[in-house]
Amino acid sequence: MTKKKTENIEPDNISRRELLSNSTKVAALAGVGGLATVTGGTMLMPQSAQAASGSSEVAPGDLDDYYGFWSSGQAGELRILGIPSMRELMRVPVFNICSASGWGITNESRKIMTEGLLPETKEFLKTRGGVYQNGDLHHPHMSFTDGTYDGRYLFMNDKANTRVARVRCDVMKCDKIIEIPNASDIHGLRPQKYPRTGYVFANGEHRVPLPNDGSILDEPEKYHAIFSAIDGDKMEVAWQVMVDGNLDNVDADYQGLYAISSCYNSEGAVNLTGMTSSEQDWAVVFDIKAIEGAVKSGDYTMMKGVPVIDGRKGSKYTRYIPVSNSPHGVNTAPDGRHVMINGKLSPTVTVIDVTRLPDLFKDKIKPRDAVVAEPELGLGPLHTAFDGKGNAYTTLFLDSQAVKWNIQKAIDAYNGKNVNPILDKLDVHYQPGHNHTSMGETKEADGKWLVSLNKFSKDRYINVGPLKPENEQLIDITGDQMKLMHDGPTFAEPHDCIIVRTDRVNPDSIWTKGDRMWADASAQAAKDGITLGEDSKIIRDGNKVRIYMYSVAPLFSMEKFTVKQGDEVTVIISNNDQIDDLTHGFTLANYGVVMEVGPQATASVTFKADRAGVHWFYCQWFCHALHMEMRGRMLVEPA
Ligand code: CUK
Ligand code: CUA
Repeated sequence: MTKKKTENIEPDNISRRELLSNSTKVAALAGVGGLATVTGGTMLMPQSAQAASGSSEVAPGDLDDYYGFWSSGQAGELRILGIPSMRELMRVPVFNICSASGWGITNESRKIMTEGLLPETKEFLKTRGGVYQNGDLHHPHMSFTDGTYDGRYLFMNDKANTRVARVRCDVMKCDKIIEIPNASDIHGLRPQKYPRTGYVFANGEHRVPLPNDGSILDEPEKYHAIFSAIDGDKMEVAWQVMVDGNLDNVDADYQGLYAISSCYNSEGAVNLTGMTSSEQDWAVVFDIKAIEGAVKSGDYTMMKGVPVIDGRKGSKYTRYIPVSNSPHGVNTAPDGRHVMINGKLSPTVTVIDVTRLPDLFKDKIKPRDAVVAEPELGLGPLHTAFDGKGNAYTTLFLDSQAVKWNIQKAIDAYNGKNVNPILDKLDVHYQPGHNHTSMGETKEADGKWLVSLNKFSKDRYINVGPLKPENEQLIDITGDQMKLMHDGPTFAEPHDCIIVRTDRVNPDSIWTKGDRMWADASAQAAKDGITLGEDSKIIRDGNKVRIYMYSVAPLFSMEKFTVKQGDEVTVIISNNDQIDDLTHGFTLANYGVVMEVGPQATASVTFKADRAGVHWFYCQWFCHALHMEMRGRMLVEPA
């Protein structure tokens, strides 16, 4: 594989632009099995038969085979892509404020963003707009039943503000966000695979003094990292485990017995020199049944309402398997047996065999005896994906490569056989972090597609200024060798993704009347004697005013309403349209107010009417030929 930039055609005297200006004819010809074609006397030769075969191309109007659920890092939202087209289909605001949908502005979203916060955080946010304005979403993962995706929920972490969120897959909206007490900065997150999710495991990455009340700074022995098991149905922390070192990534087994986290800083240091001074760190194994037993028997300390089990080195609830310094990704293979601990600073991946863990907990074997392979793959191994055929694909951050290797061969080599587990290497552009294969973290891994999430795009695109997009590449893994199919530029910063067969996810096309998303508005309407979607009314309750209206394209049911300066105004709008893809909005000019109102949905927003005068409101979601005319006036009478 060369590092040459991909051009679709040769020779160089035909530019891409010229080709595209001739486009349909030439592209159609080039698309037919990579035949050389002649246009205007010039020979056009597709650079690779694979690229020309168009097998990752999804033609206009055709549908993708997979949903890709993407994180967005510091952008704080979830994104939905189609695979293999790599088309971005939707953005789902979660930890961020969204100017299009009003996430963070509407009453419904603000309730979700605040109800799961700790009391001290609510207090802290009082002078900061009431909700966090940012988040850092790294790891989106779907709920499982019996080792594969069940299409109920997506769970994701916020590294910035120590939160975990859930997205409902029926409407693709966030319905719960909780702050994790005692921990600091949630990083690694994975749902339990078996028997079902169940628990969502979440690593508190940074160690903080416990209690973190400002009385402790330079006593590193009082700093602790916290592992959390969240009940994914209730979205409550079920229990936590205090560990040694810093937790990074985590995965669950396919038996429902263990979770395994990578753990760095065994030194217990608080600066870089200290954290990387030792040659060795750990994979920490959590014995789920034993920990549940400890919760039942009372072998814990209650901290901020959560039972916290002592799982530091020597505890019967955990085992610390030595691995090389600063391991990163943790990935359980679809064979249900092997868990990969990616070396990061070491060129190796350490393979743990979960069938040896019961003996490890009985102290019949030593921690390192749970290791069955440790292939040396290249520089900077960060994350590993699987094809379900016994092969693994690891990202090499420093080498800017994907490496394909065989798990059994790696085990044979570890046992002294003279075999090379490495099957193929492919250049990616550039510096990959996570990767993921189609259905790759389930027992139904199908070996079709690999996505490499690259941190840098450098020269792959036209220059857009000092801040460049990142680059996600689609790789065909059906053959012996990996084939690069597609470059996908992207804004900050997809850390991780999953690729889910479309038959596993079946979202609704319109909302169901009375959905719990707006339960508060429904309850208030009932108290006010209002039928949502039918009544168009102003309810005055002291200086609180509630405006109930509905929308039917291209009209709001109220052309104008009047309030008094200083009133606390709540606007509640129900969208009566029942047609697929007919979303309305409500934007109140010069009030910083916006909301999305989906078909059959109700949304509400509350603001103080402190600016006197006439203020137009309008629908910001294109809905009708007369969409621009969909508007009305709010009169605020001066006090
Ligand atoms: S990750 Cu979050 S800092 Cu490899 Cu999932 Cu790097
Ligand atoms: Cu309603 Cu645009």
